[in-house]
Amino acid sequence: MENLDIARVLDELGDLLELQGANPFRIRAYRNATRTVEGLTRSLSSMVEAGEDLTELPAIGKDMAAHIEELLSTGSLGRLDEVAREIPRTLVELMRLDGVGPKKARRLFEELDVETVDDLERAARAGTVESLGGFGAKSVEKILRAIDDHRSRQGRFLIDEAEKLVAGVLSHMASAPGVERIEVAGSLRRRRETIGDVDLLAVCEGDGTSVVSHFVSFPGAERVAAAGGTKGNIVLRSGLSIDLRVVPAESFGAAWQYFTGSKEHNVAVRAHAVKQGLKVNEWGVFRVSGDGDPSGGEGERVAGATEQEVYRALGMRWMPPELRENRGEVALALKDDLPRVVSVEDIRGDLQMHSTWSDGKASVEEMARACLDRGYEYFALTDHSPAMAMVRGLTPEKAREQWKEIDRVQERVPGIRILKSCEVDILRDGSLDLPDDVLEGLDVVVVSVHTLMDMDRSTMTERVIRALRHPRVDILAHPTGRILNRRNPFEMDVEAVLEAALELDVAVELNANPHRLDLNDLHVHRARELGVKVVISTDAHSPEGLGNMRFGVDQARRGWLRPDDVVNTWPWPRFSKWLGRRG
Ligand code: DGT
Ligand code: CA
Ligand code: CA
Ligand code: ZN
Repeated sequence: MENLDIARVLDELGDLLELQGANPFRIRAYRNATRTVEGLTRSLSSMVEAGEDLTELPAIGKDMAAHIEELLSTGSLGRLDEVAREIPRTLVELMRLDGVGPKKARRLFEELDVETVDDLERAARAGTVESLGGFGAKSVEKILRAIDDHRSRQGRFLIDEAEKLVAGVLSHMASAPGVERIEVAGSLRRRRETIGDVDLLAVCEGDGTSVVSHFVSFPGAERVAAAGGTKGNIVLRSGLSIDLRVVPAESFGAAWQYFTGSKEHNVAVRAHAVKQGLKVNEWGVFRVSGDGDPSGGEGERVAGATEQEVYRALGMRWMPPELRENRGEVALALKDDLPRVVSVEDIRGDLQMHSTWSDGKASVEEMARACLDRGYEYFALTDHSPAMAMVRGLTPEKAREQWKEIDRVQERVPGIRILKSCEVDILRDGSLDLPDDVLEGLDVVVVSVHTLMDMDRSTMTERVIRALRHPRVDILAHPTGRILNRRNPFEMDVEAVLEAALELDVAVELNANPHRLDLNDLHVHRARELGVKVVISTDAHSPEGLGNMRFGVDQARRGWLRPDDVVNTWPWPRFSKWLGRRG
């Protein structure tokens, strides 16, 4: 079992306990353990094999350690089965729907016998949900919308999850007999925010049968759906499906290009090829003979071994996979006019992170040293403001105390510039959650919405734009509030907000946390078109969280951002000049 599978089981058990109305501390214990397991950089199975004491991990007590060991040795968990005898596991899916939650899910089950999402949809449409106390017509509507969303994202994995799961498969494949090369294709290579299935491509000596059989023998495979001479498919315990195709070396580039997609990009590439009398498929680029090639053969192969030569044969420069979405990239590639997109090495600072002053796990100094280790020139410490009561946000007094600590840490860690900042809540009416005299004392002001996300579109749009009008505001964080696979973006006119950001010279954040990636790629693209400044920030709550920067950069590349479009690629003199733009 992979760490991620273990995390999922613990999380599910936490959900079931919540549905049962168990002691909140027990529930919290499962939540915290889940987070610990998700955040580990080493596999639990290797730790157990090495005889390490799991209870030394944060939030892992004796019970949790026993659960983990049981899962690793038997693949199942007795405690989960016990709880599942009292409450159906399908209710977990229900409670995760927007507008349902544990209490309502439980009532739906007890009072209406609703066990599954399908049951709920039927009951909602039949009007029986509405007749239940506490469910108005509006909340039923919301539930029906949540069911639609649930169906449309079912089975899609967050990119960091897919990446972790596929890493195990790749290391298994490293010992496959005769493999010369193995690469990731498909949406994972294009760095989409969610992944339907993973597409792998291999080149090997001789025929592919032994490579495919090694692939399907992966111990984490729950099911083998296909195994042949050139193609295999496995489904992992988590439900993630992985395709492997074995291709000849002379076709590798063409196959990689083809299976990287997107489908829409490939259609545009093929249409252009046809105009040039060429044919392109997963085997190569071929010159079609003058008379339409009546032999039915492929014609003369002009490219295929590398992607570079495939694109070159079509008159284009090679382009990064993140650009291959048919958003105009083919036409620009033909003119050799593609943007040079930002990369992780361009990043010089991180402008959103939390410390133990609010809900972070590490001290100011630990975060400073971690940023220094990443080679940054500057970073902003953005603990929450008081409206985030659950996380003990910074009151004005606490903010001032924190500044003193920052000054002390700055002396001890002189190699990096620590910016005093705060993630200030945007209140109901668009005013800010800290008084102006505190905002005056900050080097960077980041604002965001965390509450009252149910507002209608125009009210929310006005609320956010009003906040941007405050003369101290520099950055709008996670602008649409979405949590991937969990919570939809709130209703807001993003275009109007981007226009306001442009006019007011406020930057918008691309939050790099793989659960958020907010703004999304299309909005980032639009920001760039308008000329709105973007910052890519991790919103880290620990030193490890700073490592999420690359997911934000990937998304920025999908939105065609050049280094210059991203404020935190700027050297300090230019960045600080921008911070002082209003005098
Ligand atoms: P996913 O798996 O939903 O996250 O997205 P992709 O893009 O990985 O899609 P997938 O796995 O169905 O196919 C992988 C790539 O293979 C896709 O991006 C382009 C290529 N491909 C698959 N089917 C077709 C097709 O019918 N026509 C063309 N032109 N390309 C295809
Ligand atoms: Ca795929
Ligand atoms: Ca696929
Ligand atoms: Zn936030």
